[in-house]
Amino acid sequence: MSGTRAPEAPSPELFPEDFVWGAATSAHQIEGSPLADGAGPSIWHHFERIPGRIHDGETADIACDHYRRFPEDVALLERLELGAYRFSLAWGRILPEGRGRPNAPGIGFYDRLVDALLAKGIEPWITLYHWDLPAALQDRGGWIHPDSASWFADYAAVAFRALGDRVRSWITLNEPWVIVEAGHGQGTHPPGHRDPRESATVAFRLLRAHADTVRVFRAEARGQIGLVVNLEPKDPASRSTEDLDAARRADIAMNRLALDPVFFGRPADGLADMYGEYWPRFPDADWTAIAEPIDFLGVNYYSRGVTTHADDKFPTRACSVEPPGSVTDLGWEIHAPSFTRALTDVRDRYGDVPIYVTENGAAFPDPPAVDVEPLPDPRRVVYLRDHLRAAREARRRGVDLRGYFVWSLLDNFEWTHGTSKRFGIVHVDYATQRRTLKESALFYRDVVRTRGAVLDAAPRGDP
Ligand code: IFM
Repeated sequence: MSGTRAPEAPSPELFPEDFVWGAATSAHQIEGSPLADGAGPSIWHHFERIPGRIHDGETADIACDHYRRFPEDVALLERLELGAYRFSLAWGRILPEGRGRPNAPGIGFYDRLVDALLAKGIEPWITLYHWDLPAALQDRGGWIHPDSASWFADYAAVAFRALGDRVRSWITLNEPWVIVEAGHGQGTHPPGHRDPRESATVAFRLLRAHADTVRVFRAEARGQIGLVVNLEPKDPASRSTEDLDAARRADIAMNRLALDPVFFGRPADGLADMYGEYWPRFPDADWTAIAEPIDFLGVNYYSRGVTTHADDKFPTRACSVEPPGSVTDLGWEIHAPSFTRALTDVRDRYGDVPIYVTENGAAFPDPPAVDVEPLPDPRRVVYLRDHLRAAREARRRGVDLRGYFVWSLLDNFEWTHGTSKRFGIVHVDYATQRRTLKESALFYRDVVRTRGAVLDAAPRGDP
């Protein structure tokens, strides 16, 4: 037989037609005008005013000025041909005191935003809590307070009533582990507490707040609701038993903190031992109540953690070491295979839950002001290409992955780093508030247009 041709490499699967493609932001990171139209201050608003807490003493008082410029930002989403936009509600705009009297002008802002999105055919995905607790509630004790779950569920009910006629997709909490660890364990985020007993209790209260809100949603609204966690697969820094054990503990304390309770109705195995005398005892029935079924899980992925034993770290006795691979501007290792693993690990441990990647992206230095569009950002293009390939690989391995939201639509206020770290696929010049597309934005648009076919071509700037 003649003409023996080398078999063609099978072309990787395209993402399905109904795959959700979006971009994500959060209220405090982009909106600015934190007290406008009767809004109550958040814990971040106060924290930013404590000297030394935020890089260069910045505040988010202006951020991306999205509160006033949202039509321009909706137009960007349309230009990028994205079908969905994930944003969060500032609790204090809706309820300035955190409870009680709703604030019509604050609700009006989100009303207009939702309508503007829908008018362009962009589906709103709302996160109810992305870290900006009303300061009035912190004054009462914040998440540690036994009533915090009902405060949150009541606030959520106001949001469902106001926007639930048009918004189908809801997220209760963004990244409970960060709230627990940074806010109450390390004290680097507000309320700035370093208290082991408090951090364990806050984890429980947050999850109760999540589950109670899911129940309110079932009674009051229609659509889908889920929880967003940030996952970071842990690898041992060496093959020593100590490091292997440290990686296992770090995995439990971070990656299973919320998911074991939500899917199994009990605390993550081993966590109580790690906390020892600081572990608060809650009745089994309270843990069971946390396992209220959700419609989807949101996964935020940025990096893996290369982990070593560290006696002085509570509760894990583990810490991350400098990683072997190249890193982003935040020092986070770029490791796309761990993205696939984060997704397959969830499926293997918790079963076939529908998953959306609710954040993925990278901070790289871009200049403060630009005069070309698109702004070349080759490292971000390569990061996105490799991570979208990794997401596709997870689907190939059977993960029920239904959507992907890039973090972030815009450069924004990166918490304690202020505006010094840029995650946007759209550049923001903070002096003029001018938006400029980066090459990564156009690359992402091409991925969306081709349902991923473009991922197999070398992008411009591929080193
Ligand atoms: O900016 C944050 C976001 O608010 C939560 N997830 C991680 C992002 C990058 O640090």
